[in-house]
Amino acid sequence: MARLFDEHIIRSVKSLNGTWKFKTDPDDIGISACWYQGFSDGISLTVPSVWNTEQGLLTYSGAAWYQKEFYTAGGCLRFVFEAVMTEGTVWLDGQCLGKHYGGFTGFSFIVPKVSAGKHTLTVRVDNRFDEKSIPQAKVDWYHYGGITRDVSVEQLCGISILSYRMEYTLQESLSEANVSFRITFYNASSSDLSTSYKISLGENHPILCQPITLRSGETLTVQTPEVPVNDIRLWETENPVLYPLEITTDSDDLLDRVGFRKIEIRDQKILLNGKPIELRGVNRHEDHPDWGFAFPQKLMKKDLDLAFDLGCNTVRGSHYPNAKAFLDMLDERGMLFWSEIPIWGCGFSETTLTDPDVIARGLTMHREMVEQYYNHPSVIIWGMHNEILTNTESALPMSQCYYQFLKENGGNRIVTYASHKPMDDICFAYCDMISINMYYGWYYGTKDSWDQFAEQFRHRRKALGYENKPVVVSEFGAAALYGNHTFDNVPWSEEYQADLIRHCIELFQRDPMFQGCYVWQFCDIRTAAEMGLNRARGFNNKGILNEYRKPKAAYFAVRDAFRHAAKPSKE
Ligand code: ADA
Repeated sequence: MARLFDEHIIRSVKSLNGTWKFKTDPDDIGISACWYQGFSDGISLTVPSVWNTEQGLLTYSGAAWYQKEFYTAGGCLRFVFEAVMTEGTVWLDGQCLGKHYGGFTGFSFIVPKVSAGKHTLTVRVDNRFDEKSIPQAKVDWYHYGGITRDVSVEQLCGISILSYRMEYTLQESLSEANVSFRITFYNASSSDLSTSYKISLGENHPILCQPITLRSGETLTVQTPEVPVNDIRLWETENPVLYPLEITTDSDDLLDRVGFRKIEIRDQKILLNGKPIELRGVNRHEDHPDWGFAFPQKLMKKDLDLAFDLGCNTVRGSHYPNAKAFLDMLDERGMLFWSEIPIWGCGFSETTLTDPDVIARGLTMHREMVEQYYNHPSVIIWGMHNEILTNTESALPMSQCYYQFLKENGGNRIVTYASHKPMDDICFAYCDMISINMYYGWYYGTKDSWDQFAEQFRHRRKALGYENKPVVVSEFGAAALYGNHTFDNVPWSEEYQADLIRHCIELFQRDPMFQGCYVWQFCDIRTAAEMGLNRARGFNNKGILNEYRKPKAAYFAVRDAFRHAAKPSKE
C-alpha cells in the first residue's frame, strides 16, 4: 500500500506487489529478443525491492526485466507504478503502454479495454546513466535499480477521478478559507456520460456538487468555484489537524486527508500560521542497507520516531522525492518537510546545466513532484537543486526556470536550493530562503571557521540587498565511524563529529541571521563507487546514526542542542 489509508472505497484496486519473474539483461538484448512478449527463465523477485540486495547483484547496473501474470475482471484498467529506478518501460501482453524516466516519482498508464482473464505485465527497468541523466553518475548515494515502490492495477468505471489539488487562501483570522479544487476526470466508458461530482470535507460535510459531461475516453481538468470554509482548525506542528476529503462521482471516488496551514516569510523570519518557527532538522536519505530505496513503512516510522526524539521539527528529503507513505506519516505527526528533485551538483558540468534537454527533464521532475505531493500540508519547502555551480552563469537559466515554475504552481511553499558557493553565488534572486551547505571543520577550515563565515556572509547578504531572505544551513557535519571513540578530538571519531556539530548548532541558534539548520546527516548511507576512496566502507559516514540506526555520540549532542532550541535572544 503506497498510502497509509485507502484512497478508494468504490474503485476496485488490486496490488501487483509480490513475486515477479526477474532477469538481468547485461548485453541489452531484451528488446531485440522480444522479451516483452514474455520470458520463461529468470528468478523470483519480490516487488517492491531493489535488485542490488540479491546475491551477486550488489553492483549490477544496466537493464533488467520484470514479468508478472495477473487475473482481472476486465474493463478499463489503470496500471500504477509508484517508482521505478530509473527508467521504466511497460508492456501489457506484449503491447507497449509507455515509458517513464525518473526514479522517485510515480506514473500510470490507462488501457481502455482489457478482456477478463489472465494477462502478463512486463517491465524493462534501466538504471544506467548518460550525459543527460538526472542525477548524473557521480552522486553521493547508491545507484540502486528496480521497481522500488508499489505497483497496482485499478479498474476505472464511468467518470473516474484521476487526480486533484486543493487550493485555499486563509483569511487574516486563519480560521476561514476560500477553498477550490482542480480535478482531472477521465471517462472510462465507451459512451459519453454526464454525472455530478461531489466533494466533502470533514466527516460527511458536503461542500460542493457540480454537473459534468465527458465524451468517451476524454480526460478533462476542471477548476471548481471557490467555497468558503469556516471554523478551520489549523494544521500545526503540535496539533496537525487533518480533514478527511472525499471526491465522488456516480461510479468512482478518491479519498485523501488535507490540512490548512500558512507558511510565509516576514522580516527574514519563517512563520508557520503567523508564528516564527526555527527549523531544527536532519537530512535523511530514504535508504537502508537491507532494503535500499524500497524502504519499508515500519522503518519509516522508526526514522520518524528518532527524528522526534532528536527534537526535530523538520526533515529534508535529501535528495529526491520520498515515498508517499512517509509523507502521510509527516502529515499525521506534524513534521515539516523539504522535498527536492535529484539534481545533485558535483556531477553537473556547466555544459550539462545549460543543456535544454536536461533543464526540461528536471522541469518534468518538478512537475511530477508538485502534482504528487501538492496536497501534503507537511511539505513547506520545495528544493530546486543541490550544490550546482550557482557561482557561474551556467546555473542561471535552470534556476530561473524552476523558481518561476514552483512559484506559479507549487502552492503556499518556500522555494529554495542548497548552495555550496554562498560567498560568490549569483542565483540568490531565485530563492525565497537562502540555504547553505558548508563543511568547515571537515573538508576545509576548523569549527571556528563557521563563526568567521557567519560574519562574512552577513555582510554579503546585506550588500546583495537580501537581508529579508531567511538563511538556513541546509548541510553541515563531519564523518565518524560508528564505534570509533578517542580521547582526543580527531577526525573520523565520534567525539570529533559530536563536538563539531554541537558547536555549529549553538552558533546557528545564537546568531539571529540563521533561521534553522539541517544536520548532515540522519544516518550513514551506502554511496556510489564514483565517489571513490574518500568514502570509507563505501558509505557516507556523516550519519549521527549508523546505517542500522544505532546512535553515535553526535546523536545525543544534536538531541541536547535541539531540545534546548529557540533561544530567547532570537525572539
Ligand atoms: C554535499 C551533498 C551531500 C553529501 C555531502 C558530503 O553537501 O549535498 O549529498 O555528499 O556533501 O557528505 O560531502
